[in-house]
Amino acid sequence: MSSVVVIGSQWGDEGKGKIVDLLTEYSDYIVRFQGGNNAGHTLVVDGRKYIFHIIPSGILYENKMCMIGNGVIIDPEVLLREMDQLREKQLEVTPNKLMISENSHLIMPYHSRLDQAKEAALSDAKKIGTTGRGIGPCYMDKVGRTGIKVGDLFDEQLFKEKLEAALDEKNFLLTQKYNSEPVGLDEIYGAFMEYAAKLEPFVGNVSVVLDQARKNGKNILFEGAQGTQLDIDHGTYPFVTSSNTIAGNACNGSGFGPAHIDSVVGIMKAYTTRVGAGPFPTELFDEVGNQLQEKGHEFGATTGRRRRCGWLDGVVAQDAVRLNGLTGFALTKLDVLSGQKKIKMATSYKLDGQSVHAMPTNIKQAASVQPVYEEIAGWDEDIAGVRNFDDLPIAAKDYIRRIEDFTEVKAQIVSVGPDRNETFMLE
Ligand code: 2SA
Ligand code: GDP
Ligand code: MG
Repeated sequence: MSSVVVIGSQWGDEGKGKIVDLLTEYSDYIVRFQGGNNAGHTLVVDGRKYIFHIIPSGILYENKMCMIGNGVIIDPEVLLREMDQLREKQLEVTPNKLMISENSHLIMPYHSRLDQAKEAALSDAKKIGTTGRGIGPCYMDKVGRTGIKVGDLFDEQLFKEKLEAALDEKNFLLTQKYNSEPVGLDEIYGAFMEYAAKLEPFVGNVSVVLDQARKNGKNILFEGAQGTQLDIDHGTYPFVTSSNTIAGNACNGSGFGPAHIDSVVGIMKAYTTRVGAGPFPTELFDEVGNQLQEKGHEFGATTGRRRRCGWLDGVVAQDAVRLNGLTGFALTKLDVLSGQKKIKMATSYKLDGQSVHAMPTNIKQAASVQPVYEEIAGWDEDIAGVRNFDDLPIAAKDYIRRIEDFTEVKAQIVSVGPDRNETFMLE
């Protein structure tokens, strides 16, 4: 039996959905523990594409339990829509396949309105480039102790009291600060009572169920969203999301004891992408950057925004190893590098003539570091059909081995295409 945490090692979109889907075969429970429907996790199975925003990526399998932990924030309208979309594809989502924590906080209609209004009011230099899904405002209410939890939906009196109190403040902000329309209580109340009726059979105590599963020897897989450099504490603040994205939060965000975690797999793209604003030391503004963007189809899986692209950043990789305690990594999108004559990896940064070996915590410094690159030979072959390490071109093997040497962590999985089967295991 094992408990494995999967997290993003960079700025998200490393291919977590694909790898979680793959590892689900060996798991009984799949648990989301942070973020909300800002996430976009893509799976391709037998040529059919699915994008999940809130439901764990294990949902495509029979007899697996998907859990949405207390650390996740839920927009019930989006969750119910995602469930309906699965039903349209003949995949029934029933309470014996999905459980939602009663302690998860609700993303309310005013959260997304405030998220978008706040972004619109910022100067270009200050914009975060959020997904506009209400993530920041919802987590602000949670930490400010005024949030509304999923469990509150089933106590109509309590829900109404909390909603009234929230609207008092939110409508003041919307109308007075952002010169926008207020949101109406009756409208929200009515819609949320309908959501409540639909969601009630799925709601329970995720922590208690996971603990029992562990005692029964079940395998538990934790599915991170976004990536290490977007972590609210350890990322490139303020250009981050509003939750802890690192592995430690798998425990906080689900109510699972840290001593029971066995391994942590970091998903790492063979190059780097970032969507939204903020420092990105290895970003490329040249033809190579465009090639990676086009060949890797690098568009946001939630918003459709074009992702910024650059070389692999070893400093970011080492940060991920340290912050998450990585026991292994999955290297994804290696196929996208085929055809590059030379491949580069940043091994340190230069800042005012000094060598830097971790992302600076000062945002101005993070934005002004210069990457120091190591050059590695590229390869021409299309590797999408490769299914074991030995069949890779020598240069691709060398690249993987160099990343392992540099990070002192082994590659356990290599992904060479979006489909579930375009993957192989190492070791
Ligand atoms: P937010 O909405 O408050 O979490 O935005 C804050 C920052 O976090 C970034 N962020 C993401 N970065 C990569 N991928 C994410 N999911 C989507 C995807 C993104 C999309 O899978 O492609 O479709 O645009 C994600 N979610 C949040 C965000 O860009 C801000 O920089
Ligand atoms: P996540 O948020 O980490 O789950 O990643 P996204 O789904 O947002 O973005 C990853 C994208 O890369 C998706 O479109 C995947 O289908 C695709 N993908 C995943 N692994 C590979 C791979 O090895 N090669 C290629 N070419 N595409 C991949
Ligand atoms: Mg994504």
